Amino acid sequence: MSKQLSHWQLRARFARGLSDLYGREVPAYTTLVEVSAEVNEDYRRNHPDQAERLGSIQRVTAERHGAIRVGSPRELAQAARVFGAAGMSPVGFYDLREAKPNPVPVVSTAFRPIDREELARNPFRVFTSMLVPQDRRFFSAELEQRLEEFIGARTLFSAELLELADRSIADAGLSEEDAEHYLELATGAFALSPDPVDRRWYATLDEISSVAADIGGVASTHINHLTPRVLDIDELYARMEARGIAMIDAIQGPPRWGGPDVLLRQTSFRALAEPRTFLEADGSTTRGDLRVRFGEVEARGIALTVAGRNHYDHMLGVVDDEQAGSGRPRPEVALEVWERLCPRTERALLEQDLAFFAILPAGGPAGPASLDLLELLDSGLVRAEPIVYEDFLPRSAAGIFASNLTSDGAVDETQAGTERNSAWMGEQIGVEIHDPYALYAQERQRSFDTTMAVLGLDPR
Ligand code: OOG
Ligand code: NI
Repeated sequence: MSKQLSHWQLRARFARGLSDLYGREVPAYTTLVEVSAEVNEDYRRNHPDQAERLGSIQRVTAERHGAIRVGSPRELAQAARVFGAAGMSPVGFYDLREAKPNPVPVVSTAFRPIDREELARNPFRVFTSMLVPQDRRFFSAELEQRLEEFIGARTLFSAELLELADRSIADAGLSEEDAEHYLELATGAFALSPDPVDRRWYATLDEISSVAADIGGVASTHINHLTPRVLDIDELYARMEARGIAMIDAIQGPPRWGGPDVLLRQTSFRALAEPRTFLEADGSTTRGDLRVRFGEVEARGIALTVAGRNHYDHMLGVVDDEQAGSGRPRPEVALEVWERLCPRTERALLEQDLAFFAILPAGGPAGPASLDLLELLDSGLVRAEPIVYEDFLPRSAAGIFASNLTSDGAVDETQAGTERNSAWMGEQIGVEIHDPYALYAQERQRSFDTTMAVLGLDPR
């Protein structure tokens, strides 16, 4: 019998295969990966005790997230099978239709591993967005019908790929031969198609939303960007600009400041013009280009609890208010607000239950066997290590979408939206959408229970 590849091995190879593909398709991505590796190496040299607190250097070096966009629940359900084959489950529900100032007619989730060990082996995640043609704020009934016909008639994932995916899900992996086949088909499903783009159809959708055109204006899907992780995103930004690569104006997410790094900071380089063939109204074909794909990079911080996230959102609002009309650059205002309102230490975040930490044995002298976490920490018996944020931020996601739009879009706010939520999405694809907060809380609890057992303390 040929060797079996497990889910994580498939996932690691899948991430690498897509990275190779995207590097061939978008050469600036390769530069981004190179510069990221240099920044990470320098960071590790200069901060040896900090560098691996939020993931081993092996993990961070291989770490990528991608983004894809599909057109219907049927296509999303198929994507769930393709990713499920590599141990990636849907986590979180993001409604980008509500994003300000640039609403996008999609709802999204992220496919990623959910267990600590699996994340440590390879955390590959794919932010996956689905068009909502039923939403009248964006699409007329006529356009909804044309979109559904167009999307219903195409095949993003071949029957062969889906069959291999199902086998991997059922058998917890694939034989070497099947694995190669699966990876070739799965990677190929996300390559940019050379097929001609119907100029008029694409333009009709582009007027409403460039994202709608990117999803429903072409007969295939493609990886929209692929994102390496860096340990110092400010340094990366400076080095990319120094190499002459135009970055978007800002780093999205929390500002750079003197306290703990939380959640996620992201930035990207602008979408590049890629040559495409167009089918014209008279039946002729022409050459042209489309700007849809780009490169993004991110730095990850500590996962926040619901309370922590509410505080984060509150601080965002304060930054918005104080910046409005002030003429001051956002990073400067944000820094001031954070210095004023954000707890300055990990210990404070833990005490106020604003962030997630794993509790590990610290080897300290056995003191009085208190079961109070803060007393245990003070006694040196246990230590708290931050749990890394594995998910996305809707506002940054909207910013990323907006950074490569070619049209301003048209939204009719007088129309009512169509109700969509996590439970609806889960039902459509037949797989539960995991709640990210529940996953972090579970990890915290598990680490605490294990440590108590190791120390011979009974939490009950
Ligand atoms: C997805 C944008 C979201 C992120 O990192 O927040 C995203 C897209 O452009 O399709 O990838
Ligand atoms: Ni992204």
